[in-house]
Amino acid sequence: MTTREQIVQLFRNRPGEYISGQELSRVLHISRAAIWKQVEQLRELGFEIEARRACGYRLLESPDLLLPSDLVSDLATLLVGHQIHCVETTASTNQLAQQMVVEGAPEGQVVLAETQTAGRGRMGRRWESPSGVNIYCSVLLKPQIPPHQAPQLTFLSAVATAEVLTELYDINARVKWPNDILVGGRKIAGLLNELSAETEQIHSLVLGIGINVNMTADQFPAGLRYPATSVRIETGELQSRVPLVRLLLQRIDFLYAEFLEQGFAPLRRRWEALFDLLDRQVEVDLGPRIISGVVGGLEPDGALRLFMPDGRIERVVAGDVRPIAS
Ligand code: BT5
Repeated sequence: MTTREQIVQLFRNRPGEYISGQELSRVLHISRAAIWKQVEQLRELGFEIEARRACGYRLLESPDLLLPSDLVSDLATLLVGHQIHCVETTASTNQLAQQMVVEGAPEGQVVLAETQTAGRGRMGRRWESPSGVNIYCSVLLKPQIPPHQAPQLTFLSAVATAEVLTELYDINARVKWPNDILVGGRKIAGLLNELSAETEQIHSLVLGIGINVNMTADQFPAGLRYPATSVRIETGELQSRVPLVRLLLQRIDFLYAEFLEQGFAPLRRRWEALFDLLDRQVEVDLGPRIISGVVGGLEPDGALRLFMPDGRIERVVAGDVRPIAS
């Protein structure tokens, strides 16, 4: 914990109370001038701190910041989030997590940023990452499974995100194959899972999750692939990000343990329950050609199973799936 976080923690433990500069300086082993400097920095971050002669400092208001100490305290997980690294800015949390793998980061390591300067989407696309309003999160896993099973885990972050958004905010978050999260047809979250593996062994799987939380309509640039939305737009209210991150990490942890114990089946069932196109007639744009059929769910490797009119089963590995109006 940084000194700044320790100060916040001390205030939070004694809500509404003044804490003298002398006490802060004694507990934290730094001078009173250094305490004053830290308080100034906290104010710059948006903390409202009253300073009163002969009484000390008192915390009046906290901003919606992602502080590891708030995120970690009483986090009920087996593995995920025992170490959380929060940064103000980075190119991409996925990239930072991959660097941390090289430096020996443990499984379950979480990386969060207030903003990303080169947020990554799939296939070289860009993820818009304005500062302080959304969640940009990467979770590092090192599953001991054959690399060909890794695509199954791409559905883990989608299920966790959609379930948690629905439970916390009572919005109907649905999955779009392979792994977008939509509310009423608008994209609220995007997922980018990046695998590093050899033929026999997975080195790391980074689950990258971007959730639009407090982003407003005017912050979305023109020309996005789908219409976009945020939790704030859907609920009409500003939301605190801390409870969302905590629940998300807990759900990822739970689903990962379930996957390692019971395999893909429970995860597949959960994903299919969040998928609107099951048993529906769809057309799939494969690029060079368009095919149509009835969606039969997920194949064990994460491909979309399509029942074709001639009785064949087609496995769709990549393509744009659209319902056919009936
Ligand atoms: C995705 O790609 O949806 C994956 C996004 C993953 C972002 C997270 S944030 C934490 C972690 N670190 C990273 O660097 N990335 C991950 P894709 O399906 O390719 O969608 C990208 C497209 O969505 C863009 O080309 C835009 O059209 C649109 N888009 C960009 N930013 C958006 C946003 N904030 N909300 C909605 N749509 C967006």
